[in-house]
Amino acid sequence: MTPEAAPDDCPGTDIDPFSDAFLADPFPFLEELRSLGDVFFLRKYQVWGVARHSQVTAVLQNPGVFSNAAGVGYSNLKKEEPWRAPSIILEVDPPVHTTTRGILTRVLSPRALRELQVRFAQEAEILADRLVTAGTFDAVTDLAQAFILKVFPDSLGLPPADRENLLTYGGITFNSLGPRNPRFDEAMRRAEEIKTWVSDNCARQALTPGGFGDKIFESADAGLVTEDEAALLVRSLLTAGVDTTVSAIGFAIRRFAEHPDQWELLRKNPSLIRSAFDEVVRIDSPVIGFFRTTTSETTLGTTTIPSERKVMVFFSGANRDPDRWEAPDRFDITRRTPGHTGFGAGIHGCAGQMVSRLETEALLTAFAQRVERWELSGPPTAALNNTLRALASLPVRVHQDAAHRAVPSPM
Ligand code: OVM
Repeated sequence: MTPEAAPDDCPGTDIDPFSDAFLADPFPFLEELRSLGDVFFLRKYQVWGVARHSQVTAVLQNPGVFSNAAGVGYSNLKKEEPWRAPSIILEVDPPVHTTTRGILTRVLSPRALRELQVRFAQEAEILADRLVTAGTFDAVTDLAQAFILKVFPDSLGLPPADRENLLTYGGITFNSLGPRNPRFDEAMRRAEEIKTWVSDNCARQALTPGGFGDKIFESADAGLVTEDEAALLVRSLLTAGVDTTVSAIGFAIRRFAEHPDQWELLRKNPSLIRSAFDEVVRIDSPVIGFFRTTTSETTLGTTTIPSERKVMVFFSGANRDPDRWEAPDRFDITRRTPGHTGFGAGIHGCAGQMVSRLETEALLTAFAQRVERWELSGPPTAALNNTLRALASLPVRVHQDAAHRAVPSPM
C-alpha cells in the first residue's frame, strides 16, 4: 500500500513513530514533528498527530471532541476486535468515566496513600541496604523492577506468586496500542496465557483484605459498579502501575548517573526529591503518547480533522517543546515541572501518579542517604515497545557514602 498524500490543510510526514529508530531515540523526530506545525499527518498510518505543548494540552482538555471510547491506541476499538475487554476507566468517556474515575480517585486518596508511605520507606531501605552492600547491580532489574514488583502488588493485595507476569502484561498492553507490527505480534504470543493469570488475580477472592484491590470491590458492595466491573478496575491498576513506574525509576537512575551534580544537589536538599521525579517524567516521558478519536469534525490550528479519525497525542513531544520549557533537553531538578504531560492531562490524567511519586520518593530518599555517586558500569540497553519507553538494563556501580553504614535490617 503506497502511503496516501496528506490532506491539503495539513503538513504530511513519513516519520514512523513505531519504527525502531524512533523508539530508540524519539527526541530528534519529535523536534521535527513539532516544527511541521500545530497538527501533522502521519502518512504511513493515515492519522493526524500533535506534538507541541499547546496542541497536546488542547486535545487532552477537550474530551468531548477527542474521545477515548475508541481506545487510546492506533486500532479503533469500535471497528476492530480488541484483544482484551476494554478498560472501563481509560477506554471510555463521561459519564461512565466519571463514575469509575471517582472510584479510583477515592481508593487512591491522599489519606489512603499516607498509610503506604511507611511501608514504601521500609522496603526502600531494605532494598537500598542490600544493593549498596552488593556495590554493582542492574538498576532496572535489581532495583526498579524488584522494588515495584514488591510494593505495588503488595499495596493492591495481590498474592506473591509469579509477579513477573505483571511486567509481561504491561509489555503486551503497551505494545498493543501500536499498529500491528512485529512488536505487536510478538507481544500477543503470550496474551491468552497472561490474560488468564491477570483476571484470576483480579478476582475478589484473590485479593488480601485492606489493599487497594479490596477497596475497589467495596465500591461494588456500595452499588456503584458490578463485581465484574470492580475486577476490571483492579486490572487497570495492574496494567498502568507497573511498567510505567519501573521505566521512570530506570530513567531516573540513568539521569543521576549521567548528572552527578544533580544527585549531589538532591542529596544536599532532599526536599527536591519530588520535583526531581517529575523532572524525570517530563524529560524522559515513559509514555510516548496515546491516541484520541474525533467525535465530530473539528479544527485544530488551521487543520480540519473529519469525524471518527485517530489523532496521536505525543506527550513526549509536549514535554520537550522549547515554546513551553526553557532549555527543554536540560535535566534540572529545580525546574518548575507543573504542566508537563508525562502523566497525560485532563480528565484521563494518570490516576495513580501520587502512588508513583510516593514509591519513587521512598527509593530516592533511601539511596540518597547511602549513595554518594552512581557510575554506569556498562552500557544501558533499551527495551523497545510501541508505546512505552524503557530501559531493559542499566548496569551500575554505586559509591557508598562513608558516613552511612549499611546495617543489615532486623528480622
Ligand atoms: C487501563 C489503563 C489505564 C492507564 C494506562 C493504561 C495502557 C491502561 O485502565 O487499563 O495503559
